[in-house]
Amino acid sequence: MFKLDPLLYSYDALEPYIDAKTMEIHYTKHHQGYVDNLNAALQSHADLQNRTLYDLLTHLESLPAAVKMAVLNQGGGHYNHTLFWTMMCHGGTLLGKGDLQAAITKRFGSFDQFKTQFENAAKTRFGSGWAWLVVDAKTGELEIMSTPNQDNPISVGKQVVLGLDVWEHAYYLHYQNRRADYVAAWWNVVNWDKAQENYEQVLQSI
Ligand code: MN3
Repeated sequence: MFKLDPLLYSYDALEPYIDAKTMEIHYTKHHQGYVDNLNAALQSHADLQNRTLYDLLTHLESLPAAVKMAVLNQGGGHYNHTLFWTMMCHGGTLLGKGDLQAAITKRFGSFDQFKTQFENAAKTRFGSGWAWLVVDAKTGELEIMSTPNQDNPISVGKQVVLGLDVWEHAYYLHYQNRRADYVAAWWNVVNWDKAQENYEQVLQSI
């Protein structure tokens, strides 16, 4: 059965950019809900319970119709949030001098241009979804994309470096309708060490 990973920081660790109440509800209610719903959907599919979430999400087409949507939505929710918590940290970290910084600058012209494009992806995703910095598994190129609902880039051949939850549940208590303010503030809590680590892992895997 799938389980919620422990959160590596306290609910108030990302204040004032992400408030403690939002973190607590997001983690204990929303994320836990995805885990519970995924387990419920897989209850009568013992064969699927033994597969990793990554494996399930990259082989959606092979799943029985009865569980496919649950894996996409609930499994995707579990997968995305598990990544999301690790991509943030208290105080944030600066982007180091490593390969990721060089690759971002090369791909997007400058770090500021990357941020602008990423913010646009986050702000223009209609309804609920995510903004992502990914690597295309075929070309090895960095790309910015967004996905609706809990869809994940791995289901369409992309590997995740960084992701931002833009569901209203991620920001509404503190920012209400001001998604753009939340997106801009989020840079203060990005864990670039983790993003760099993700990028290196992705490059090794393709
Ligand atoms: Mn969320």
